[in-house]
Amino acid sequence: MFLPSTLVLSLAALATAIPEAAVKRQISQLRDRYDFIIAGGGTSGLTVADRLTRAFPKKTVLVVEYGVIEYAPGIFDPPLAVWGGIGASASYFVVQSLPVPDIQNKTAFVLAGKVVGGSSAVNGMFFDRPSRHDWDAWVAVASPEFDSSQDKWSWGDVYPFYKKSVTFTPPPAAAVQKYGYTWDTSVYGGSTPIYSSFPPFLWADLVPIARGSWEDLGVPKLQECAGGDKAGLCWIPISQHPVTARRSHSGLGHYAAVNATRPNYDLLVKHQVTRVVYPNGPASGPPLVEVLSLDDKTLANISARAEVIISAGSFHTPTILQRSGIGPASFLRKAGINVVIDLPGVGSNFHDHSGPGVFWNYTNLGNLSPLPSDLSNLAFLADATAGFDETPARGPYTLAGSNSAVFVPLSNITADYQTIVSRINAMVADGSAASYLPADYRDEPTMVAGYKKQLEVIANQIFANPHAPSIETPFATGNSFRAINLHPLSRGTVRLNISSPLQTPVVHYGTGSNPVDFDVYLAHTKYIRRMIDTEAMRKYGAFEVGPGPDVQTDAALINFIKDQMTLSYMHPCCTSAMLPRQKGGVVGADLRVHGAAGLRVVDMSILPFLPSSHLSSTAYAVGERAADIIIKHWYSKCGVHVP
Ligand SMILES: Cc1cc2nc3c(=O)[nH]c(=O)nc-3n(C[C@H](O)[C@H](O)[C@H](O)COP(=O)(O)OP(=O)(O)OC[C@H]3O[C@@H](n4cnc5c(N)ncnc54)[C@H](O)[C@@H]3O)c2cc1C
Ligand SMILES: *[C@@H]1O[C@H](CO)[C@@H](O)[C@H](O)[C@H]1NC(C)=O
Ligand SMILES: *[C@@H]1O[C@H](CO)[C@@H](O)[C@H](O)[C@H]1NC(C)=O
Ligand SMILES: *[C@@H]1O[C@H](CO)[C@@H](O)[C@H](O)[C@H]1NC(C)=O
Ligand SMILES: *[C@@H]1O[C@H](CO)[C@@H](O)[C@H](O)[C@H]1NC(C)=O
Ligand SMILES: *[C@@H]1O[C@H](CO)[C@@H](O)[C@H](O)[C@H]1NC(C)=O
Ligand SMILES: CC(=O)N[C@H]1CO[C@H](CO)[C@@H](O)[C@@H]1O
Repeated sequence: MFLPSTLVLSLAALATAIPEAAVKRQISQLRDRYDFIIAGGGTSGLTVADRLTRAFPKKTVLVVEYGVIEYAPGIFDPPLAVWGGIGASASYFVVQSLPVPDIQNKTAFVLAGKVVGGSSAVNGMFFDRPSRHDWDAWVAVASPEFDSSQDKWSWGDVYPFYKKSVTFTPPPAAAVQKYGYTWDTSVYGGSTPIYSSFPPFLWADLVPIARGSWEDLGVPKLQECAGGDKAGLCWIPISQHPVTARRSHSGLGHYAAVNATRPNYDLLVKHQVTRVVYPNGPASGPPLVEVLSLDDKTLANISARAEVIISAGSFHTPTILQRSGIGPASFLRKAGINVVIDLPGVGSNFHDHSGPGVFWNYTNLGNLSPLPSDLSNLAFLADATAGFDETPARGPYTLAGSNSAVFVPLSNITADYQTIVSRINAMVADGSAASYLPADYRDEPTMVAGYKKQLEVIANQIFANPHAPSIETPFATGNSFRAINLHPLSRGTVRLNISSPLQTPVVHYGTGSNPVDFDVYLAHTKYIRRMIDTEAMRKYGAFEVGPGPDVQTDAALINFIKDQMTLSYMHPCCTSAMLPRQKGGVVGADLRVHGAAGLRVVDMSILPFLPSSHLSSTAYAVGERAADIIIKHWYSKCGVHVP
């Protein structure tokens, strides 16, 4: 890779500095009114703000963000600190779920970004994309109601926005030579300063062992996995700047990189959007936006001329809507909130990626080096930490979590996949599916209709589809492989804490409540343990430590799965689904909240169900797609020719 030195310098500067001076901290610094107000300066929200301020130089945009600008590598980077050193940081909301009855009453531990850039500023940086079958399945769930909408969301419709949303830089020749990276630049093409690249470090002696084991199991090596087809063994780029090897996130790429030339782009930090208010009812919008200063606790209303866009993420978007009286009427009444729009889907349909791990040890790694276990060696650790702070950064921490994974369809995992498909179709046909929904909405007809349609589509277009992945196993690699269930059927809820409605919501994980999820976890676990007994692993004396040779019956394996279950891979989702109202949806194909004038939702809460991917690439792409819809709407409304 060759970059002119001036570009390297300016990119390096960008990667470390957010212009503090531009940021507003008090309501008194704001203009009287804004054209657009965006609640939440996260991954999707700042993408929209960037595009709107560029498309409409004469219209003003305000982003209201709970957190502050905090590009502090010592706090949420090295990335391992995210998982280890959480207590100390102010950069994330920490959510501890209610006990999960079907998983031994364990509680899920989940983080969400609370900082300019949102979760893209604190995440694991794994930058894969969904499969084309995910998007096409979402369109199927919304069919036929959305078929006539002019806003299209099939894979073919959103793929150009994935391309536009990032800039990919191929790895240097030496790394390609050494590691065997493959890619295909035709799946990229953007020049947006959100960066995707291969990290300068990997556990180079171990990764080939893991890759070899998957190849032994018959998983095909794919040249590129970001073009819609990802059933196979993938190299995954990370959201990292190609020169500095530092994190790239939406606070840098969609605010800091553009602020200097956007006098119409205001960012208010340390303010919580409490609710939106419709003084004359929800048919006359846009609503007022009520914000609370986190410094002096004062409340203020800010008004928008054109639109309000909520982008507070899957946990907090539904809290803003519920506090606004937009949500399940029965719950709102219980909370003493005046019902403005009865929308049972707000904060319902909640789910996350989950799954157990399989563990092994080696008897004979010889002199392979370095190994992840070397991080317990103080000298190695000190060098790794020092390397991370250099510019460009170097060493193990630049890898973030991982840059490899396999994605495997259910039909490759178990010969019984048709039994699983039939079992789902049967629970849809006889109506028993509804009994697995959370108690507080299983009697709600629109939610049940939407859930049955989701199950039907997941069974027939995902689980029965030999090209649609069902499991993901990312690896770096240590001594475990995770069996991530990409398409769980169980659902939970996100509801205000009635006694403390401005605080973190009450989160109910329904993990395992639909019994078919256990059929899937079981199939996945049996499949993964097979890779320990491959030629590639045997060569190094690999032997299974967990479940372990004693655990053979299905019942014993299910106990192991519950014991080892990771309830959250930090992908909370789907709490304001883009589905018809009669299917429990919250927003339409144009992302407008059903029945609410001048109000849209743009973030990961709009997905109908989880994709076979980590979410950040989709948060950016949804932001891009939404901005396109909003810009075209206002161009045509103002009689401006759509470019
Ligand atoms: C620890 C962690 C690891 C992850 N690892 C990966 C990974 O490796 N790869 C990957 O692709 N994805 C990963 N994800 C998921 C991915 O980053 C998120 O799903 C995605 O970024 C969410 O985007 P969003 O726009 O929906 O919300 P966010 O980016 O979370 O943005 C929401 C914003 O709203 C703000 N906000 C919330 N409430 C209010 C309010 N009331 N008023 C004002 N502002 C408010 C928040 O502070 C935040 O800035 C991870 C997430 C986490 C938390
Ligand atoms: C989970 O908690 C509930 C309520 O306290 C209790 O009835 C149930 O027995 C517990 N289940 C397990 C597996 O501990
Ligand atoms: C799944 O199995 C088919 C048929 O054997 C094979 O062609 C394909 O490569 C396999 N895919 C994966 C991801 O294992
Ligand atoms: C915001 O506007 C609503 C409706 O007019 C009003 O009830 C509320 O008191 C206002 N809040 C503030 C802080 O002015
Ligand atoms: C596996 O390795 C870990 C650490 O490397 C060690 O603590 C553990 O005892 C080993 N387990 C077995 C069964 O060898
Ligand atoms: C709700 O808020 C109250 C008061 O802050 C707190 O004591 C309680 O634990 C919260 N409930 C849940 C389920 O988080
Ligand atoms: C228009 C605007 O807000 N510009 C700001 C961008 O950031 C610089 C600091 O780097 C501020 O000085 C500008 O006011």
